[in-house]
Amino acid sequence: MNSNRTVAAGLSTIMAAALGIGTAMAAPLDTTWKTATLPQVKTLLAKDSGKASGRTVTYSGKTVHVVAAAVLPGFPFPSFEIHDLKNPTLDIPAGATVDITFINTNKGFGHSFDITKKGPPYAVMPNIQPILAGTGFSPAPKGGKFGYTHFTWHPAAGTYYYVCQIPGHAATGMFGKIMVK
Ligand SMILES: [Cu+2]
Repeated sequence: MNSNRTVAAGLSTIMAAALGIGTAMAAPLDTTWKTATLPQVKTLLAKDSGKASGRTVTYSGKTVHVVAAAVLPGFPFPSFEIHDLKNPTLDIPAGATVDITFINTNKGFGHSFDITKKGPPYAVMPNIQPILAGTGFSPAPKGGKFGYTHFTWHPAAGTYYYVCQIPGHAATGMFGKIMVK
């Protein structure tokens, strides 16, 4: 993935949003978005391979499957849900191949699931750099169909954050921590 292209696409999408064009088709994205019905979303959510305990989801093995959603019914806007927890810390073994699926279940709103080493606080107009991996902006769900996509990440040991780059979302808490160790 070309991180410069991701950032450029994000900025042009923000400009398009400011002009009222909307976030769905404003810029080319690095990822291809597919659509799922609600039953298919539930099947995707069940593929998360972590174990939840407290505020942390712990993954093990050589390949881990992280399935993140935004924003599931019953959770506050804006937030991510992984393993039915709001913005949990993800504990991932170093050396693992991390297969991430992100589903936008938030009717009428776009979101992104992007990974950075930059921690909070985040500005209302996000200028979060560099983005190391991620989805870029999702289309907004409509007509009972929810957009999802996935990407693979090979992180070095360290502390990372997953963030939503839609203006105002990370600033109001739409982020979580990833510990790779
Ligand atoms: Cu968001």
